[in-house]
Amino acid sequence: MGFEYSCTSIYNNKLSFVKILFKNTHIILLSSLLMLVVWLFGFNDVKEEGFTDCEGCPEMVIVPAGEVLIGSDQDEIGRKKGERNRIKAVIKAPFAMATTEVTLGQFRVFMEETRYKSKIPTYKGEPLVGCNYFDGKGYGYIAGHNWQNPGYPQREDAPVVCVSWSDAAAYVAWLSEKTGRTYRIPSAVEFEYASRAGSSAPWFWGTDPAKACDYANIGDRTFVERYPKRPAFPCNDGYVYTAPVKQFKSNAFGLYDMVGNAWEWTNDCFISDLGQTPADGSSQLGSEKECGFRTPKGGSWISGISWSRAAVRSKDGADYKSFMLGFRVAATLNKE
Ligand SMILES: [Ca+2]
Ligand SMILES: [Ca+2]
Repeated sequence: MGFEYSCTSIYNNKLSFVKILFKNTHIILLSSLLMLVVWLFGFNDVKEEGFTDCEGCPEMVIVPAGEVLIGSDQDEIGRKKGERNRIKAVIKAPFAMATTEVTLGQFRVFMEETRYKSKIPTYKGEPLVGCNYFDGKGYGYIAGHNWQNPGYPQREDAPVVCVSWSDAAAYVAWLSEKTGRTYRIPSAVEFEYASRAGSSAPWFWGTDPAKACDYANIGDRTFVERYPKRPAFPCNDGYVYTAPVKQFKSNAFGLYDMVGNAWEWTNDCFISDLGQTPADGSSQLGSEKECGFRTPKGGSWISGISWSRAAVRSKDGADYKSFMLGFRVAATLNKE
């Protein structure tokens, strides 16, 4: 009985082992198949979260399709006239946007590869040599100032400034040719949509100006030590001029410095009436003459509350260069 029991027991144990192994083999096979499916289909998803097309190319994230009410409420703090006649714009397809402003280092690659010569703007027939600068009392072009020397020290990972809209257009044309992907300057609607990242408040972080220094390099208390009597946010971000990119928290789309640091060119020709803005997210375009002014957005390290909000638009000549004005790139995603 004892022996029989043992033999039966061993037999039953072996049977159980085979059953478990058989059962587990199924599980292992099924798991492997599932992993293969996840890898095959999930791989593209991982790729779609973002990309960098080459060493020295801007890091891109995918901005989802969606809607945005551009402009500001009538009771918004610091509201300007050009933010009235709000329209709802619809971004029908996802697009890519650089996580940061184009840096000095990234722009340097372009300049070294192309030997590009920037156009010198004129004012009343006189050439404006150099780059526009504010010395604390007034603005003016300073000969000898340029993208490599805006009048203050910059690290290679700080946003390039003293670049015109035409320079930005040349950069995206070069980047497109280099990578085979269509890079472009974002439209004003795309910029505002991407900056808001779902927020209808003055800034993507909300309505509190005192929180600005967690999210942006703007005109703060550090800045006021250098430029007294300028309007400033009631906090301390630690930077008088530009900060290296990504020093502050990103917004919900993973974009940095959409408020402050450098002002950023958008592709839109400036129009006074916001209500005339294309509602499909494309750029407001016109003839070269009509496009004499383009539409920077986002404010900069010099901006107080009113000039830093998501809704605000500036107006600058296409060849204007300023020590507070740079750009970032967008890219059109290929349709499936
Ligand atoms: Ca600052
Ligand atoms: Ca910026």
